[in-house]
Amino acid sequence: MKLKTFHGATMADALAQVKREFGRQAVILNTRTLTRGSVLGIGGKPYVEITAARRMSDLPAPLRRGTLPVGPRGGRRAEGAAQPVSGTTRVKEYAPRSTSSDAVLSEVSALREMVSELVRETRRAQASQLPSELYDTYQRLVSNAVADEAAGQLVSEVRQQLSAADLQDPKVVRAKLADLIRPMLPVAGPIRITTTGEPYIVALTGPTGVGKTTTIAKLAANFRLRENRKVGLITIDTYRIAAVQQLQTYAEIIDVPLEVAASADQLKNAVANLSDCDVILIDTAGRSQRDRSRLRQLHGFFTVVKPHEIHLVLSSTCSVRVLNETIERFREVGIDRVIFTKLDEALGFGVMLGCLQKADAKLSYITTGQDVPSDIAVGESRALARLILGEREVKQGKVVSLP
Ligand SMILES: Nc1nc2c(ncn2[C@@H]2O[C@H](COP(=O)(O)OP(=O)(O)OP(=O)(O)O)[C@@H](O)[C@H]2O)c(=O)[nH]1
Ligand SMILES: [Mg+2]
Repeated sequence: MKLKTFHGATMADALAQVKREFGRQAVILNTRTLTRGSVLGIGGKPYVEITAARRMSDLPAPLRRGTLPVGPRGGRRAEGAAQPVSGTTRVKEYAPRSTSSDAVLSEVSALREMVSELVRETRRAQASQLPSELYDTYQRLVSNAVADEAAGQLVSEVRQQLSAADLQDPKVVRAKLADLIRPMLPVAGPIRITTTGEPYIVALTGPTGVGKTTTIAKLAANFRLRENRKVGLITIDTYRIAAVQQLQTYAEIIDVPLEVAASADQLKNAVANLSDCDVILIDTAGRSQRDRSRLRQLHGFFTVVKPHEIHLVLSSTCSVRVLNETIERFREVGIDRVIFTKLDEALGFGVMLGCLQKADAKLSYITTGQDVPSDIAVGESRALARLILGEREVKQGKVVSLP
């Protein structure tokens, strides 16, 4: 970031010099008429001083406020040109100094401002290519955490596929967007117990704290109480005593057996002990997506006892980056289905877009609160598309239409 100070013979000359040197994007920060060499304000030579930068984005935020571009419509240029002042011309160049940690911090914060301004400008530039009738749609997608690029692609698809008349109708635009979003959210339906004479085994994996154990309890309660199925639970999360206790408590309330397995062999035995169950749900310890050795260990368990389905549990409160990284790492454990949890706490539902493609798996369930067993639903593309379009919200554990 460089700022330049000009001393010009006349304001008009100095401004012309600014324009020549900095180009049409130049921004005037300040103009001053001063006098050098006067004695008690008498005599001396007047001169002008102009502080300028090449473009607005070169400036830290505090300086950006109150500046005017030097263009054909630049107000200061006209004002300056009307004040011929004679004197000398001097060009001084300086860069902000970082002499203390405060200065470094303020530069970092200025840089951060510049980067966010750049992002805003890119968005504005992308949006400015949109016809005005699609601008609001684009904004709504972006504010619902749909990535800029995906939002841009969706909106340009809509533009290509609809007639000019249809583009004017927000209802038609929303319906078209929903049509485009739905296939991006392929769903698998609920867990279907397809085995006979042996348990159908389903394991839930995922990072720490995303809601695996709570979701297992919800599923177990629904299988047991609504479908009258024989359910068995196994936890291989033996790293924390509290984790076993947590599932034990649920098992007692729902009245289903629980087995604890600390090794792959114990897991095999646990499955054998529950062989009369219709379905076995396996809870796993939260694994940081960065903890490769523990992920390999988890994979080892599943090579000894191969679940019929592995559901990767992802929290919809996470950023796209974290979700992508999680999917990438859990791929080696195996992903057959995805469960999105905590939709009641999500800041934007758009983060879910793209996850299923990346995981190459379909969505099974969404969870919408802490209540067991009520706050779970089978994933449904239409409802999710509506959430992403901001036409629905999650209220009291349910996906509901907006009033
Ligand atoms: N708001 C909200 N909270 C949830 C949801 N599902 C689970 N939780 C809460 O998230 C917290 C963690 O849930 P757990 O089920 O223990 O998560 P976990 O993935 O088993 O955690 P670890 O075993 O530590 O990896 C608890 O406070 C749950 O009540 C949900 O859908 N919405
Ligand atoms: Mg748990």
